[in-house]
Amino acid sequence: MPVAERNIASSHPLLERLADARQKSDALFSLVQEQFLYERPIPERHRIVFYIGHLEAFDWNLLNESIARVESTHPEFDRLFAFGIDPAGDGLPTDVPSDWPTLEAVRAYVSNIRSALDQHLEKAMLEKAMINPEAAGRDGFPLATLLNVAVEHRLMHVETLAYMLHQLPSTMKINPTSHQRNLRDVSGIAIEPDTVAVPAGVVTLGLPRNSSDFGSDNVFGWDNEFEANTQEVLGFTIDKYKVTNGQYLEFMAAGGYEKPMFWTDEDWEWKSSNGMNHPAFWRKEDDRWYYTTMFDQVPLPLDWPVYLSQAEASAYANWAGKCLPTEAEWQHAAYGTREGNERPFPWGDQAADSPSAKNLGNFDLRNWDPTPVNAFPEGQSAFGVHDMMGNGWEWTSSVFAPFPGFKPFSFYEGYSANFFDGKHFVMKGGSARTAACMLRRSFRNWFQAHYQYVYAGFRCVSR
Ligand code: AVJ
Ligand code: FE
Repeated sequence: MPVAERNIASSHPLLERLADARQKSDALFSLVQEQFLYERPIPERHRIVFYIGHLEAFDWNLLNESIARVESTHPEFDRLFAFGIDPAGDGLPTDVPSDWPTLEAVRAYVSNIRSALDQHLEKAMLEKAMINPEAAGRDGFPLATLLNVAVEHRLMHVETLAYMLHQLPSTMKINPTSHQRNLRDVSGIAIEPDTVAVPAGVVTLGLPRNSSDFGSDNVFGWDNEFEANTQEVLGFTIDKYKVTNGQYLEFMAAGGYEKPMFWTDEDWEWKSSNGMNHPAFWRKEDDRWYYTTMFDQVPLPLDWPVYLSQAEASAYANWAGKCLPTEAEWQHAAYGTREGNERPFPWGDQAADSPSAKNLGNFDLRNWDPTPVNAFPEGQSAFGVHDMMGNGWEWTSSVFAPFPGFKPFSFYEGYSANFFDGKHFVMKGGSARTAACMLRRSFRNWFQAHYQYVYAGFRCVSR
């Protein structure tokens, strides 16, 4: 069969993953009624249309230099759509819809880039694979690394766009009723909180460079995952489940949002100046609490994890007389064992993308919304901590900072380094919308402490 007639997906596993990721991002944009694609559901972020262009501009800017080195069809869009905005910036964006190109132009850009890249990608993969599977792409990085960057970058946006579309009124989405949940799924029954004692131990964070430690030669990691390092943690007790909406109601009933003593000065100032008195996913109507799901509104499910900012999570922990775990404590509770070795996943060895992994947690884009915090007993860690992978990232108290030996990727210097500013905190685990490939032990996510729209909750520790 001539190369041109074959689907790029059939020629290499990484190209198959790129095609799959494109399908996922296309599916996400197609949830929005076309006339609302210029909306800005989160005030601190770009309008939706930006992200349609961004995913392709990113791939182009990353890959053209390695594989095609052809002239861009649209240098202006390559720049316009190159970078998103971090909500930590001062002031809100003030652009208006007419500042952006038409949908027609953006869609033409997307399809031009896909065909330009695809023409060259298959050939490049075949040629480079024949010479040497590790053959250099850009700056000496294997082409496979660059493709992993493209795939994971797109899948990260598939998740963060879900946060964004979550904030878009469901009347602006296509067929919201077809996704609405059966109200019997929503429980008014609170979970009995419990804690688990975790013994002291040595924790491995990060990935060794050029390692085959995990059974495969090509473990991909982002710049912030290197290098591997160990930390000792003392014994601590940790919540067996993520903190639920039901538990968080108790904090609110105790005046959690009204008493400065639970908040740092900075967080209090932020909360007060924004007039916040409940998590962003909650609504109050006629004195009753409701929860905004992706397509609907349901009576507040008491046994689902509460999603909130790190500032709100810390205030709750202070009220409870506890703390947020450090990144190392979280890692130890998730992957450590009584024997002292560490496992690849909280539940053991089974890969997060294996078919039976659906019994292990709420992840890999199977659901739009959370499940009860005790829904996956088979996914518990060796120490008996539930739900550490999926069903919402977990805030830690650790500032996002480089591991010793950190080197930014030369082709994307700012990916992590722009956020080593003391204002961003590490989140671990994953959400319902996190793709399986990012559920690896070394993956580190981060947001600033006042970002309330992320699918992130927490659990507490006592030391
Ligand atoms: C790793 C999820 C914090 O969305 O800000 C996407 C990922 N960086 N494009 C973000 C990212 C650039 C990043 N997070
Ligand atoms: Fe991006």
